[in-house]
Order: sequence, then C-alpha cells, then structure tokens
Amino acid sequence: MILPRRSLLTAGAGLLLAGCDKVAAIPQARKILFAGEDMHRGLQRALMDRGALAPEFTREQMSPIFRANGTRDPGTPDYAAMVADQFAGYRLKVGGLVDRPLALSLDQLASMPSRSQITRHDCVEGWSAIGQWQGPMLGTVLKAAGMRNTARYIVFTCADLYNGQPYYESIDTIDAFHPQTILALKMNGARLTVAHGAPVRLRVERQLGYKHAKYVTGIDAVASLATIGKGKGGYWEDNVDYDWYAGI
Ligand SMILES: Nc1nc2c(c(=O)[nH]1)N[C@H]1C(S)=C(S)[C@@H](COP(=O)(O)O)O[C@H]1N2
Ligand SMILES: [Mo]
Repeated sequence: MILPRRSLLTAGAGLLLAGCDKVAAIPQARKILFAGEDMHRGLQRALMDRGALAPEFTREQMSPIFRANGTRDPGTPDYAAMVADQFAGYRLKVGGLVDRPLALSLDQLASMPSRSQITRHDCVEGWSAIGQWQGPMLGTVLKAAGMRNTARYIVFTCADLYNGQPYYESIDTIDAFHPQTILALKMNGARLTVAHGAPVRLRVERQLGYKHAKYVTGIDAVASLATIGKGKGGYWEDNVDYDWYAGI
C-alpha cells in the first residue's frame, strides 16, 4: 500500500499531539514541558488545547463583590449621551475583513441566541472574582457579518481612554470562535453597569482580565495588528509591555 507522504505526516502529527495532550494535562509535567527558556511560543501554542473550556462555577460560588478595574466610566460626552438614552443610540460596528459590515443595536444583539456562563475573572494585578456573564457568542456575530478567511485577528475598539490613550484589545480567530467567547450584555443577571463595561463587553474566558475589553463599540477583522494602535495588539501591550497572548 502506498500512502501519500502528506497523510503520513498528518497522521504522525496527530499521534504526537494526542500523546502530548495527556502529558500536558498533569500539572507537574505541564510545568516541565513549558519551563524551558528556549521553549518556542509557537510550539507551546501547538501543545496547548486552545479549544478547552475554562472552568465554570455554580451560583453558590459567585463572588459577593466583583470589583471594577481600569476605566469605571468612560466619561466622554458621547458616552454620557448614550447612558442618558439608555443606549438606544448605541450601535456595535462590525467591519474590516467581512462581506457584510454590520451596525447592531443593543436590541438586535439581545435577540441573538445567547450563552450564559459563571466563570472566574483573573486580573494580572492579582485579584480574581467569579461572576455570571450572558450574551451572544462572538462567533455568531462574526458569522453574521461574513468574516473572510483572510482574517487572523479580531480587534475591539472601546469607548474609553485609559491614561489618555485609547483602550483597545485583540484576540486571534481561535479565541474569537471559542464557545465561551461572548459579547456580554448582562452580568449576574442584570444589564451591564457602567463600571463593568456597559453596554457590551468581551468575555474571553481563557485569557487574563485585561483582554476582556469593556465599552466595546467596534469589532474589526484584520489580517495583521501592525497598523493598529502602536502595533502590539492592545493598550497594555503597546504601553506597558504586557504579553499579547495572555492565555490561562
Ligand atoms: N475598555 C476597557 N476595558 C477594560 C479595562 C479598561 O480600563 N478599559 N480594564 C481591563 C482590566 S485590567 C480588567 S481586570 C477588566 C476589569 O473588568 P471589570 O471592571 O468588569 O472588573 O477589564 C479590562 N477591560
Ligand atoms: Mo486587569
């Protein structure tokens, strides 16, 4: 039997990954695997199961207090006007590498199939809190817009400035289509408060807190991050040297 070389290679890669997945599941082994200073980031990503779900919790485990961090109110005239009319004039613009650019109202977003999840938010500053989040999956919105297959990243534009700089963030298309990646409209059963990112904030549960953009007004599918902001993919990445990939 003659097997084409390509399918042999693919089969081999599959076996290797399947084996490594099991090893990586043991915390100690995972530490050793990923400890080497020369561990290539690309290899680490290949070994990690990017599709795995973040842990979910019960109502009883929800934190009595969930602090707000970073911007607690964008405070611009535009944002204040949106708050005043309860976001009736809000539109989420979806553009970039899409076939059908969208401008979605809050009602339109709320009428899409939604997901609810109780997850733990981990801020890089060293605090965590468990809360419930609800809203449409980001993947649903991107499919509705007809995201092109040339897109590699999704960029989130926010309504606030932080330390005078525009807050923005970006994730890759793997995280964008992860089932727990949602555009949250609700937190703990109620519409988002201003402090927690009203009217729409990203929940990207396999990533650290700073990736969870609040006050999202725009979503753009792009092929490269080089021309966005200062080119590193987010406010913290551009200004404070945080990692772009903040997977947990
Ligand atoms: N637009 C915007 N999004 C943001 C921030 C911000 O300052 N502005 N802070 C980030 C950080 S560091 C964290 S930990 C979380 C905090 O979310 P919370 O205020 O709902 O707790 O939002 C993230 N998203
Ligand atoms: Mo954070």
